[in-house]
Amino acid sequence: MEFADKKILVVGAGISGVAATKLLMDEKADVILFDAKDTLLKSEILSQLPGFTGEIMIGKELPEEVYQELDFVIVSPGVPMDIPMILKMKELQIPVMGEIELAYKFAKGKLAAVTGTNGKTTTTALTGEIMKTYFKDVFVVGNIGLPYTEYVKNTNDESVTVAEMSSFQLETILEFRPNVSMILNITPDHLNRHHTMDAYIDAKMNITKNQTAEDTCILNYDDPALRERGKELACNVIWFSSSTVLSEGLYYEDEQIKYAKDGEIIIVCNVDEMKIFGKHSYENAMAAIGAAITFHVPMESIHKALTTFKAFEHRIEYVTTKNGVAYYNDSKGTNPDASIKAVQAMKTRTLLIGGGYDKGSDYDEWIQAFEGKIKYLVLMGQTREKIEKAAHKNGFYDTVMVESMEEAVEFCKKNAEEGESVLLSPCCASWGMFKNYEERGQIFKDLVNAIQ
Ligand code: UMA
Repeated sequence: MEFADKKILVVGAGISGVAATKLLMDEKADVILFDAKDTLLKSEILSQLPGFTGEIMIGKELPEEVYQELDFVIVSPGVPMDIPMILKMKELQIPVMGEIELAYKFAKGKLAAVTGTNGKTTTTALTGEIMKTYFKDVFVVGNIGLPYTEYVKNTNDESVTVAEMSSFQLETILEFRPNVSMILNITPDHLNRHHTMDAYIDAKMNITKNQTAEDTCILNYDDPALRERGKELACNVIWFSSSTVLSEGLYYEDEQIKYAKDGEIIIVCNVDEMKIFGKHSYENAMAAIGAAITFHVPMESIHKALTTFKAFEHRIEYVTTKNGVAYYNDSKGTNPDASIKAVQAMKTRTLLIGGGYDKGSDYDEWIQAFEGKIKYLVLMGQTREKIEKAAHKNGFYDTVMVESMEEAVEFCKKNAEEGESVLLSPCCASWGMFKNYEERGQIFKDLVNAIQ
């Protein structure tokens, strides 16, 4: 696709929009960078785009005359595909593609793409680490916080790219075709954007849309939706399971991760050699191993990376112990499934901090997972009333409402007793109160570390 002198609208001036604009500037396109947030400052955006000669537009609506002059549109992941502006573009038959698709047009070398409701950041990073033990140029990009458009021009025929893909990003792909895709699990999330579970599953399954018999998809055998959808795929499938011994594929048995292939069983790793814990971590590891095997990474290299890889910040991360109370930061727990895993990982009685931006989730299963372990549920943000209602409905009444993270930590400090734990696992996105989950987790950690 030729970009020179084309009039291209980039929607969203976040990290994806800025990176896409830079790539398009490099291609000599005529770019309009638009953002609907009217408090944004043009000067701030411009400071990230040295040499930019296009236009920056900020405001709720795109001026009418702009529609007439566009060749195509690049959308940032956070832009819903059913807002009036995008619907109008489609009506006018202006091609609309996501930032990922733009990057893909410049992609070289091998590509592994990871999606799933939970575990995708860890799996992306782990896959990247495994690939780095064997390949010289490895790029880790995507939803992990590193826009694909920013790095894609550094790829070459020998390089490997590992891309974390959210359902938002997968919704707008056209030709994106990874050599290996990984789908870790699919549980309800982002239903405010995708509206139905089927639409959310469809968006996730899009990762396999262009894959052929030359490609491979790594799938979780334990996930009912994936087991069903896996049957319809045109590409090869490698299954993994943390609960069933598979005759072909990767599985967890007797504290070991094993790989069964053509009647042979290879022990890949003892899980006690790894620094990540819990069945969900073994599942992430198996997906990464599946991708590495597909790219012919030797077993010794895989083993080496598996045994040195450390857990992530903001993921059931131990912060510190103050006055005999252990504090854990799971700010990345932004949906029920993730927060259920965090609650399940707690070994002691726990004061749980939750609530945040409303993504249309249902909180019943999260509350049911408390199983007598939660002492108080400390709630903040837009969802706090909704969660309290769900708690009461499920027979849990020890809820406390707070206005801020400061108040939440203060309450926990006063009410936690020696031997108990405090867990931040909001079950909701951070938007509205914080810039992102990293900021929310960092603020929590700073407050906890300041406790006397
Ligand atoms: N905007 C509009 N119009 C809209 C919606 C948004 O103009 O209708 C503007 C906003 O005002 C804002 C900009 O778009 O200025 C933000 O764009 P964005 O939301 O796409 O955010 P980016 O900064 O580009 O970051 C995105 C991903 N964010 C989202 O999907 C919400 C980042 O994932 C990702 O790391 C980054 O691209 C690089 O690929 C974050 C995330 O929260 C971590 N992802 C969700 C998740 O993991 O659950 C999907």
